[in-house]
Amino acid sequence: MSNKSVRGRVAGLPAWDRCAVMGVVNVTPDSFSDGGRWFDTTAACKHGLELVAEGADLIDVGGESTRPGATRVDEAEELRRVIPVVRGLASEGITVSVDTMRASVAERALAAGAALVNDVSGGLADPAMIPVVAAAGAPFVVMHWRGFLQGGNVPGQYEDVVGEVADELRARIEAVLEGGVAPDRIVVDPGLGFSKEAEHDLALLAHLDRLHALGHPLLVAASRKRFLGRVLAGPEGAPPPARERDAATAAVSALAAHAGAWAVRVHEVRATADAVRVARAVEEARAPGRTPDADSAEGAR
Ligand code: PMM
Repeated sequence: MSNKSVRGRVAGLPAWDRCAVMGVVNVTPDSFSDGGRWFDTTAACKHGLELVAEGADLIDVGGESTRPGATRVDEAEELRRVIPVVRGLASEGITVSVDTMRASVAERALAAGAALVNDVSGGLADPAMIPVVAAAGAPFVVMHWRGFLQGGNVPGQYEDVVGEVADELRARIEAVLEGGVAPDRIVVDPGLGFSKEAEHDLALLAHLDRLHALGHPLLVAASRKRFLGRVLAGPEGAPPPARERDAATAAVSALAAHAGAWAVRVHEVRATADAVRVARAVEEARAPGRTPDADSAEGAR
C-alpha cells in the first residue's frame, strides 16, 4: 500500500469506495471534547443513529476517557457503559467499533455485535487482548502510544517522530501478527495527541505516506485535538475550546482522505462526510473509473 491512492480494505468490514467516516460515541462523563453528553444508553444510541444519518459509515463506542490525568474506570463500569450501546447500534445494522483497552470488554462487545476492536494501547494494556481478538477473527486497530507503559500521556521525546512512530508501530504489528491476528485485519493509527506535541502531530499528518508504507490501512483520528487548537490560536493566542475545532477537523479529514487514509475518526460527522466525498470526487477526476481499492484485498465478508 505504498501508493497513496490505495487505501486498502479491512477483511471482516464493509468495503467503502472512499475514506470511511468513523463517528465517535463516548459513553463517558469525562472525555475531553464530548464527556457527559451521551452518558446513558438511550442518549448514546440515539447519538450513534444521528451520526449515521449524517453520513458516518461506522460508529466507535468507548466507555473510558483517555484524556491526560483521567483515572481508569473499573471493568464492571466499562461493561455497563459500553455493551448496551454496542448491542443497540449493532441491532440496527450499524457497523460498530469498540474503543477499549480491556480484553473482557472487547470480547463481550464482539459477542454483542461489534465488528472491530480499537485499542489505543495497541494491545499493550491487557495481555489477553491480542488472543481475544485473534480467536474472534476480528479486525484490530493498533494505535501508537509510546507513553502507555510509562503511565499515560507523558510528553513524547522524538528526534524523528515519523520514523520512530513508524518503527514502533511496525514492532506492535509484528506482536499482533505473532499473536494470531490476520494481516488483512490490522489497521494502524499514528495516535495523534497521545504523548505527542502539536509539531509531532503535524509532522505525522504531513508524512502519512511513510505510515502507509507499513502495509496496512490507516486510521487518522485528529478530531478536536489539542494540536488543532494550537494551529487555530497561532503562536500567542488562546486555543479555541474543543467543540470549536470541527471545521479544522474537517480540513484534516479532507487532507487525510486525499493522502489515502482508510478512515477518519470524528465527533462531528456532517462536515467530514462531505470532505471525504469531495476528496473521492477529486480522486475520480484524476483517474476516472479507478477505485482506490480495486487492486487490494478480497473485500467485505
Ligand atoms: N483518540 C481518542 C480516543 N480513541 N482511538 C483511536 N484509534 N485513535 C485515536 O487517536 C483516539 C482513539 C481520544 O479521545 P476522544 O474519544 O475524545 O477523541
